[in-house]
Amino acid sequence: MLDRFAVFLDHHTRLLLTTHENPDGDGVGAAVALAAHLKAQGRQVRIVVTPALPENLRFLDPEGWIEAYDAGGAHRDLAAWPDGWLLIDASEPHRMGSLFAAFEATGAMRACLDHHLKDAPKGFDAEFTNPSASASAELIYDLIRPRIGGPLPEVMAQALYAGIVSDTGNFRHSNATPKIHRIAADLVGQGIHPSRTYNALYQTATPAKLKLFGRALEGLQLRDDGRFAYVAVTKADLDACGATHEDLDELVEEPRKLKGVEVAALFSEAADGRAKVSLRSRERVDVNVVCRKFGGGGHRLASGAKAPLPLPDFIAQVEAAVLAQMGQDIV
Ligand SMILES: [Mn+2]
Repeated sequence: MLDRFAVFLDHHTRLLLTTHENPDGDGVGAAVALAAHLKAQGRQVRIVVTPALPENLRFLDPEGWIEAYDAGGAHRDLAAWPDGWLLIDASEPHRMGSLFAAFEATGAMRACLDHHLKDAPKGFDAEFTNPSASASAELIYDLIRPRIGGPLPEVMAQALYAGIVSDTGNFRHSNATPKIHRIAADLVGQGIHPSRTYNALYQTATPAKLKLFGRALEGLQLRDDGRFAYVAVTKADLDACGATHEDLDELVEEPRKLKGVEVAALFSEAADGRAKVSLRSRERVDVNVVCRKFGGGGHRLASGAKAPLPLPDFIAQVEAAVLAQMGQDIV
């Protein structure tokens, strides 16, 4: 797969790198590391994200390569620029959000690079996927590392390390494989700081965010002898705390901390008015199956979905589906 990917990269002269909307540490880390590799070869490469690069990921882009997508302005003619368009860390074109229209309009060869467990990608001319990889950053590392003797440039090593940390939940999740630890050891051995990376990625809360967590946890709900635990946040909760939707990030990890919990959920009212759920499974329950029933998806252990329903109705439906799935998966 990586040989095919290398050929794809070699055969295009203007490469546009994008990731899913609301970019995360893995999508951004993998894109920056790949861009650094290509730029070092004198290649033309751009990274465009939507809606913007999150504040806590700015340290991954010290050269200011990443462009925030501006459909009506600077990027009006973006579709015409590349001859190769690579979507990183997703394998469904719609996950590009507002970039999707330009993706549809481009005459470039369209490809995706991803590690998520999904059906065969549709809507691409080429796909480079490996569901056994822990992160997109792992795939980029595997591509780059054999081609560079000696230490990696710092921007590359930092970006790859942050991607790995992001997608393994700081080496807590079941995808924290021996291989990903060996890659991390290589990067730390080259001078990347685990504590500085962790602080930059995660120790970024505002008082509004902590107040929102407190308010949400006050309403903690437990079902099935505590095997299913969830919290719910309404728009009114956000307003009462002066919080934003971005402050919901990581909240689902709180009910997951409970002893005996198998599935944790965060319900919220999304910015588009739809009801939203994020589901996390400790190990045994396949929450991807649950989210697919509502038109969503993700991984077996981490998935999400949205529905045009009032929040209480959506909670009731998802709860029933989670309990049914737990009945199947827990023996
Ligand atoms: Mn990823």
